[in-house]
Amino acid sequence: MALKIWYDGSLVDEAEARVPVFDHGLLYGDGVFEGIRFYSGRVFRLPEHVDRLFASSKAILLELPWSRKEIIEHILETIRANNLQDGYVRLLVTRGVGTLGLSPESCKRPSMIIIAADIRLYPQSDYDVGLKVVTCVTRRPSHSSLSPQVKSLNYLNNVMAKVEAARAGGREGLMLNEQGYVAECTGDNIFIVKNGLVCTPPVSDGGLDGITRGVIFELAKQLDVTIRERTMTRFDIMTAHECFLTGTAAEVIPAVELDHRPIGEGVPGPLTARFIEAYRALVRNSGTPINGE
Ligand code: PXG
Repeated sequence: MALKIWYDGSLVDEAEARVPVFDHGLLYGDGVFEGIRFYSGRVFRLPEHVDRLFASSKAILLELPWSRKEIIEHILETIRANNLQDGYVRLLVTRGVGTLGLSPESCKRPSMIIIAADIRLYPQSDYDVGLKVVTCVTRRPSHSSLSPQVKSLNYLNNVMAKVEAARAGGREGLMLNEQGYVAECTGDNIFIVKNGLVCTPPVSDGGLDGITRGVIFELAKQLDVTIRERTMTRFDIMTAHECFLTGTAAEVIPAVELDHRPIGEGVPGPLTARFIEAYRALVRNSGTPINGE
């Protein structure tokens, strides 16, 4: 069934939802986005996603003409209009229509697009067997470029890294920072388990401050597991006992190989399984209700 897309204040049919060619989101990748999941009629971690949208926008001097409350309401409205209970929201804010030329001065008003759709899930086999990960030559940009914390509409760096990983036989690509330390994967954060201790690189090493990553810190407390932020190298991953990746789309997913070396026994680990189970329980039992309460 054709979707209803929220576009600058109205819900329009998918086929009518067209971006003008002079939108700077298209011309320059000038804009920001969020990817959000909803489960059984509740949107998972909605305020956190909206806060991150505001942070990304602030960093690129894109003033949002909507309040947090309005954005939340528009997201819920879009999900309701599509009669969905489980799925995925892609929210984009572009700089808006302007003239040719880099300067955003010509863009009078940002545009917001909200898509609510079914999610194409990772196959269950990826969770059962675990992912093979390959290190990408493409690095995460440094903090001296556009901050890697900005979830901008220019994802080409990550797209190319993903392609590289796929061509090298990886289901995900490991991205290092310019110093050669582990940052994250192309669309997921990374965690390792060694001797019962869970570690992930600090966000200052170049990974996105993932919402799912944050949930792992909460679940670690709940599972009574120690978790630390540590700068990591590929060696740390290769010699870990377990490894898992986290992201809105993948949720919590085991990684079992790095650059053709098995991680631990080369099978999903027991602590990873506990995190997967705890995460799935949490998404089922929390979130902002789509229809109010
Ligand atoms: N790193 C990067 C580079 C990401 O883009 C994550 C980590 C995980 O963050 P969250 O907050 O999701 O735990 C992301 C998230 C998509 C899509 O449609 C991309 C993401 C999330 C959901 C959908 O490509 N990226």
